Amino acid sequence: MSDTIFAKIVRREIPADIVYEDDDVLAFQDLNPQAPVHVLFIPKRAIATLDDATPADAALLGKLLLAAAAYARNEGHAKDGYRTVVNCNEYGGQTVFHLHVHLLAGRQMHWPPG
Ligand code: DGP
Repeated sequence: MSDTIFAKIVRREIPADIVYEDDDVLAFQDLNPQAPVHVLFIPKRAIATLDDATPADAALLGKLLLAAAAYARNEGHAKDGYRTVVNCNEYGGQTVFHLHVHLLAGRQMHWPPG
């Protein structure tokens, strides 16, 4: 497993604006927000990409999505709606190889996402 900027955030070696944490999940503000709300939900135990996830990771993946949904609900974004995104590898636009769920909210999203 290669080390990434997100692993350094988990270890508190570099700063991040952390908005949620539990035993398995860390969430923090994206450095380059693409919407008024742009939060990243990552597993503390690194998985490089969605393609590297296995059935043993099913509960952890579920926790990431549920943490994102709970955050959106608690922050009042569920009624208007929001988008969750997992980019995978080059064509998916992934740039940090520590699996993460983007939560985007606060504006109208468009489809297809380009
Ligand atoms: P992706 O392209 O799906 O791999 O998204 C990576 C996201 O991570 C991108 O939206 C920008 C964000 N990002 C990159 N480096 C940092 C960092 O050091 N801190 C924070 N908070 N976000 C970062």
